Amino acid sequence: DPYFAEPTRHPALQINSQKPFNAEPPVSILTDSYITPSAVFFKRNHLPVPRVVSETYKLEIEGLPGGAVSLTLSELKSRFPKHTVTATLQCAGNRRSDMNKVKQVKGLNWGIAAIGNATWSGARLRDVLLYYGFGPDVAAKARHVQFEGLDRDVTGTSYGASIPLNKAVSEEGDVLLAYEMNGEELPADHGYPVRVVAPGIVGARNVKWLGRIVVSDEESKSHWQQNDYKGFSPGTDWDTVDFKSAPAIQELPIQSAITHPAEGMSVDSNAGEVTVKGYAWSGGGREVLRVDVSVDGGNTWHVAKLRTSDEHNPALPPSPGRAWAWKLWEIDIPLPDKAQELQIVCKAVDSSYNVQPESSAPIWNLRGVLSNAWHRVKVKVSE
Ligand code: MTE
Ligand code: MO
Repeated sequence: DPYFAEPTRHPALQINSQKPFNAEPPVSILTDSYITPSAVFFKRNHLPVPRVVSETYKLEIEGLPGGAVSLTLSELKSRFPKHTVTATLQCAGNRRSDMNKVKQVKGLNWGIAAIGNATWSGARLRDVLLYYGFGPDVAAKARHVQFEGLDRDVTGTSYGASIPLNKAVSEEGDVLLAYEMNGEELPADHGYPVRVVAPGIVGARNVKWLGRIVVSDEESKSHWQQNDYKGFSPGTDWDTVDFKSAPAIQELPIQSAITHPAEGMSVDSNAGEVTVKGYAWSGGGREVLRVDVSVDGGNTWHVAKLRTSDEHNPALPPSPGRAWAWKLWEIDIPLPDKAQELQIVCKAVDSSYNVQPESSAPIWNLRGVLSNAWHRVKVKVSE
């Protein structure tokens, strides 16, 4: 059984697929804390979890002057300063279930919790590449940094992805070869012993169980870079789709969702108001400026209070273009007179004034990625 090395998992996780393991936390706990506990952080595996022994682990690096190099885990930890970044990771398929309501798409039926916010620590990819000879000669030719996982399919092909070279070597890119998540060594499901954390970039490029880095003039040749994780027109179907015609998703668009109240809950009319909570985040380090919330389906709007940290874990204010972490938000909204039902809606605005689209139909695509329409929750008002 290729799934012999699967770790035990938190029983609260809602499982989308067992083999490979894909699960998200219940929405009711997703925004309980600013930092998502690793045990309930969503898990998105395309292949069996590989068993990696830290003592024999080697990270290979190719495409730099000097030829191929290989370094051990202790070399990675001792040779390079440890950096810590709080960054949100979101799967391209987060909220895919909303697109499925428009028309069936292919993919795991994620709810709104294929997203999480963690503190990641490790070596900066930039430092590692510079140490092994990255410089103007390489920059003149290379355009991408490819990553290969140690997880393999039955044919021996490993998971792979790439990011633009600029992101990888930029001082402001904050790309890590992370060996810690939330202050502990990486859990097996999240890439033990080393994973890529490319803040602001779609989950799929944050390669886990990292085995090889290749600096190249080409993108990763992997299925997931070439023939998946791309956006298309709502008019494109599986008979007409040409995966070469669209670029691989890197930065994700503005996103927000409501985590409280839950769909179908009742709100007490005597309370006079309803508390609405959720998360908001945008890709590319764009900061969330504002979250607008409505309880009447979008006729009238209120501005939510934004939260950028837990009190015990204060975050530095983001420098422009490096807002890697989500903002949790909350607002108390007066109940409209005689309302029997509330149609709660949220939408966020990022620092480029990008907004979420009103509905899913115009952004529907056959893989159900980039699902970021206004999030809507219906609740009853009870006497
Ligand atoms: N890396 C490897 N090696 N194998 C994988 O299946 N899944 C990717 C990415 N990195 C994957 C991987 C996808 S699609 C996502 S969304 C994130 O990991 C999920 O990271 P997480 O499981 O730590 O939440
Ligand atoms: Mo993903």
